[in-house]
Amino acid sequence: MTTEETTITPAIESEPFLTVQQHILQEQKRFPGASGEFSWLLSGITLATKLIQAKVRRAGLTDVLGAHGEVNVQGEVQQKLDVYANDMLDHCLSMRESIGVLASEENEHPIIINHTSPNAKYAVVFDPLDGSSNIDVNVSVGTTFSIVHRPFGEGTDDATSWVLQPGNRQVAAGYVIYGSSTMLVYSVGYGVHGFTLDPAVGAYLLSHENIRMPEQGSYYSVNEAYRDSFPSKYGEYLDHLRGGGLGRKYSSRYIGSMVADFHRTLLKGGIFLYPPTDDHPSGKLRLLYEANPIAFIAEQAGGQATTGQQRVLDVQPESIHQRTPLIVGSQVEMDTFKTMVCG
Ligand code: P6P
Repeated sequence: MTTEETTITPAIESEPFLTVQQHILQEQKRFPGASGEFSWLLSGITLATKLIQAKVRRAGLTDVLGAHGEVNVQGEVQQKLDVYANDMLDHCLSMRESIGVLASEENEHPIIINHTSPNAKYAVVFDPLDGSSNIDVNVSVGTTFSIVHRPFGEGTDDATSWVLQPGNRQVAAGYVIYGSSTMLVYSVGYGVHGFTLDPAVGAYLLSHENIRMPEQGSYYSVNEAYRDSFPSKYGEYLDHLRGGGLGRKYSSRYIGSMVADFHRTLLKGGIFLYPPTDDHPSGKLRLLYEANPIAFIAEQAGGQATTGQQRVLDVQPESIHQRTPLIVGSQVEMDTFKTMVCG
């Protein structure tokens, strides 16, 4: 049991509950020979996100709103909470001896921990605070993470090779959504499970066991302001959807925070699209720490995720911050998308 686990108060001892740490230890038994190092690694993520959510929840009361003033590797103005979230994940994960390499949206190069150590087995890639521009207007934001095993063989000494692995090599992935409640959603390859943070005890408690994405939803999610710059087949697909082509009426929902838009798609079904646009011909979202974890969760829950050209999880990354189009959602909407758009 990790030391971060808060003592459970009597108030909930009377009810059956499972903390994320207990769940991880259970899941870990699926991996023969796995020691507690994996659960210790994931507890670094849960601790960091508890620290992040505490700041997010009080953003209007403390001097963490607004821009930090620096511009990150993406050319985006860093929000103060971006920097804080990045620092918390770096601090909490750097202490995990099983982590050899960390890479973050906020850092141009991988943060090398101890990738030459024989104990270092994993690389963790994360976006510390996705959607951070929404914080000032109290819209849900999120943290995304992806975990891969260290590569073996030629040229695996440099830290970058640890993270430039296709999404189908992920051993675990997930996100935390700081919404009306704070919820951790993760998978180690055996289904998707959701844990809601109980602020009264400071523990993530199992609230959504074995999440399955509905076969079909009734929401589509895309920034229609860019519709004229999408490839034409995307517009035809959206018209088909809106015209009742899938046998039901659809509503449009677009929060502008990927984690929140995907979380609704995961629970309610439907489709989320960030297509190629004039401004982002290769898509805006980042492959390693946005599209890959989302695609892993989607497929584990019975959904699909494509770049419009191929399965997201099969893309061989060329650079840490490379971008990709992302189309992710339920079987019915995705099968139709692939027929109409991917050809
Ligand atoms: P647009 C947030 O900045 C983000 O990276 C994702 O969370 C979100 O899905 C997307 O950008 C929104 O981009 O161009 O629609 O404002």
